[in-house]
Amino acid sequence: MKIGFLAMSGIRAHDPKLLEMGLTLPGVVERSKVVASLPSLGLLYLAAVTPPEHELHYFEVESDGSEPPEVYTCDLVAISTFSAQVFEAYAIADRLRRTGVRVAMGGLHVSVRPNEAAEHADYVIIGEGENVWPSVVEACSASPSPLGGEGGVRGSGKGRRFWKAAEFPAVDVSHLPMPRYDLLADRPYNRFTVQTSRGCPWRCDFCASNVMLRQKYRKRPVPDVIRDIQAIADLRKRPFLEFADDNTFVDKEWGKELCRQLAPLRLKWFTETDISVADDPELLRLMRAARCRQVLIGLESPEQRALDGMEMKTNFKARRWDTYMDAIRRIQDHGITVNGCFILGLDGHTPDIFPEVLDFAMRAALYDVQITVLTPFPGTPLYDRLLREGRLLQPERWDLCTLFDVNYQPKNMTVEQLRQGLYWLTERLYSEEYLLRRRRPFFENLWRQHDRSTNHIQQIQQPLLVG
Ligand code: B12
Repeated sequence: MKIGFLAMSGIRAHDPKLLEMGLTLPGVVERSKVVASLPSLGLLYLAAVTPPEHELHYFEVESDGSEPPEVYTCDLVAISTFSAQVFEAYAIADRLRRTGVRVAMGGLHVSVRPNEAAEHADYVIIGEGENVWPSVVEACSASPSPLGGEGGVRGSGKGRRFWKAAEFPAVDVSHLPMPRYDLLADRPYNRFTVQTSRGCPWRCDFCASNVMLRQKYRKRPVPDVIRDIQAIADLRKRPFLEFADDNTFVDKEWGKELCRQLAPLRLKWFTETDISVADDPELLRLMRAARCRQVLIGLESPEQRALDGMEMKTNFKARRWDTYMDAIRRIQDHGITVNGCFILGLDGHTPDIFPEVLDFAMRAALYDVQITVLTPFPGTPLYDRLLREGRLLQPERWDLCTLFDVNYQPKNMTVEQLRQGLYWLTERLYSEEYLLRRRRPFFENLWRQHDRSTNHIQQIQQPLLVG
């Protein structure tokens, strides 16, 4: 069969005022450029486990959200879904199926809303795909074709529709194949994703990443990670790496080994982790030596009340709140920039939160700041709670799951106050003036350290400012 892997990249937001600001504010433009296009790692993993007799192609949707015409020449198309683009994905799936192309859908969204997806896909995969996918391909290949004539590989609509990862052997991350980066050919990605771990030990009520993983936090063997990175480096000159992890440095000793083995590759990278990364000075030194350029950390709120109970296992975030300021300083002192993420509109937030976030970001001299509104993603405890409390404005409007569009009733402010506060903060945080003021201490500190000289500073500025 000819199998297409159709990725839906790019960022999504609907709020018109925010979109308008995004086109002009330096900080937003900069970040959008960086993340605008990343390959779909999930689909590259599926390609890697596809039985070898099939012909594989990787596609990206066009910038207007339409599918490239070549996908219609495929017998089977695999689509990966996030909530924000799931309606676009369903529309593409419907069009494909009308011409007899069979469609398999998986990923975060359909894993928690499989019945909805079954209206649009021949095969709905729930959970991690690696061990299920070969059987889906086999089933598709063997099933008869009402539209396709001879050979029998096109169009069906019959057969087994739901494929649950839980009914197959659990994915063992110590034996993951190498994602098929080679299928990306020379597409113009500015970053490449690699996974070093899956999952996160914490359970934040709003978090949508963990919802379908049935296993605990898992780390990959370091040599396997290096193998994957080497493969990317063989395909692209000096690639910038983004670790598509939920929380990379949970295990500090493993993290140190990862950094030791990364260092000789001399590649720059970015990752997501939690604030405890600052606890270990040796780890920070090794991260710097391994050319870590930025860590993204979910701080969520500059004040403790709103954090209380958010992490449901050990109240991790509320417990660590009073270490935030010092931890950020320690990380940035090592020449690693911090991208501090804040969620606006938590139940503990009043309209005072907007100047508080601004004040915290300036005082902490956060190199980058990400502000998003509380977003009820399907499958999360937050979604269920807001639904129970009658606070979802438009339940099942998955297209609003962008992190920037308000779709719930905040507890201690109005929807309009939340929107206006978001605009107010966006205008300030990402303006040139505030951006320079926030970043100046980072560079001054590097100069003061007199270390690695201007070269190091230029190396940091280059990927972060240019994208
Ligand atoms: C990299 C990334 C991106 C890249 C995605 C590039 C791409 N084309 O895939 C970019 C920067 C474009 C991006 C954009 C957005 N993102 Co994003 N992103 C991530 C991140 C950091 C890693 C995703 C990843 O690579 N995971 C690793 C792979 C291996 O896992 P996976 O994709 O889940 O795939 C596995 C299974 O799901 C399954 N599977 C997946 N697809 C399929 C398909 C089939 C057929 C089968 C069988 C199986 C299968 O098998 C795979 C292997 O096990 C996650 C956080 C996280 N840790 O997950 C957020 C995350 C996915 N993003 C999120 C969000 C909100 C967004 C945006 C809406 C932000 C915005 N406002 O624009 C946009 C949406 C863009 C879009 N087009 O839909 C949310 C999504 C929540 C949700 N329910 O939708 C996450 C979880 C972050 C968060 N915690 O809130 N993102």
